[in-house]
Amino acid sequence: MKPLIIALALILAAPLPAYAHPRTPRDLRELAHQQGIRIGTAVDLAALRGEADYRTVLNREFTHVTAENAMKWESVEPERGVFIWRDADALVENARRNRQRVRGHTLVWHNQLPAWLTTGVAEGKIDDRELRDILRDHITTQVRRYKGKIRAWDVVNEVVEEDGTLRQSLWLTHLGPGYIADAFRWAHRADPQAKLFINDYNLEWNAPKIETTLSIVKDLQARGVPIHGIGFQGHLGIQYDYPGDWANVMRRFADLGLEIAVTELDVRMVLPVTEEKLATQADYYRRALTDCLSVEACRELTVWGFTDRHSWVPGWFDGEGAACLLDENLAPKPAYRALLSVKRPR
Ligand code: 9MR
Repeated sequence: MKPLIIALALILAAPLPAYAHPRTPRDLRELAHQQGIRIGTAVDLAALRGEADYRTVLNREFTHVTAENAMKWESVEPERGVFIWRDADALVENARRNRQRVRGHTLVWHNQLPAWLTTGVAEGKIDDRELRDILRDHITTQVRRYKGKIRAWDVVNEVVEEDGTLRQSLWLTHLGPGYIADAFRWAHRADPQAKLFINDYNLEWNAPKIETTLSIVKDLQARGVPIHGIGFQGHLGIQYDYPGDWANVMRRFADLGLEIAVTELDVRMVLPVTEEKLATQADYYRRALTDCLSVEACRELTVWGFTDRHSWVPGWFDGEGAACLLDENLAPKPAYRALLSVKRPR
């Protein structure tokens, strides 16, 4: 071969830096590959089973998945000692078949606890020592079951209140603040390879929450507790300003050596939908991805549902909705196209 041809072949074979990719990706999966991050979604298990069009889009577009509800305590152990893994297993198996990684959500939370547990504690049938054992067994059983199959776990979810105090959950009031370190240690023992995250909402902008969460992380690290990542849920609404300092907040956690993930992004609006609102929403999604890409440690952006057909928003916020990337018929909204056009900031 002539030297010129060899040189040309070498140039063409060399991988392009992410920002130099010449064409707009055709879908989110290609965007994820081009940018070197994982793009995920929360999955509704009933929809995954029952709706072929939902399944097609899920498996085509996403490289990462989180169970929206199927791995929560009330789902996996509705009665004491009775485990129902059907939905969680189905999600993990679907992910394997479609080359998707999985985020486990969530091991310790104050919501969606089974009634046997909350009433048992309230009625004094479960004392604090037993409660601690129950929590340890829950974490150990669940993490072990998916050992090697779940890349990252949201170990503790929403442990800080808006004013920066620790949340007065059943866990804090009965076990004291040490339950957080215990949870990470137990999870690590059950799967030493899994990345262990602390996850919360309003962490994009709320200063007291940010400061307390930073000190929780520093304290865990100082005591040698295995913590690897911070999850920013990212439940945004266009009626509020975009959290303009978000990338800086991400950097503060990255400076502690943590991996960053946007774990539950959605952008709701007051209905009815208008073109103008959709454009604003698209801009919020674009900025969220841009913020993530501007921080080297941010390696995952997960949306909390990808279609307005299945979204928690209308059920929780009166008169609000349309928070997702695709509409109810799975047609891409401007927000979807906005994500595809994002380039990594230099
Ligand atoms: O999307 C979930 C919804 O279907 C449940 O009814 C709700 C119950 O609390 O939880 C929703 O998911 C939450 C997630 O697990 C943690 N962060 C906030 C999410 C939205 O409420």
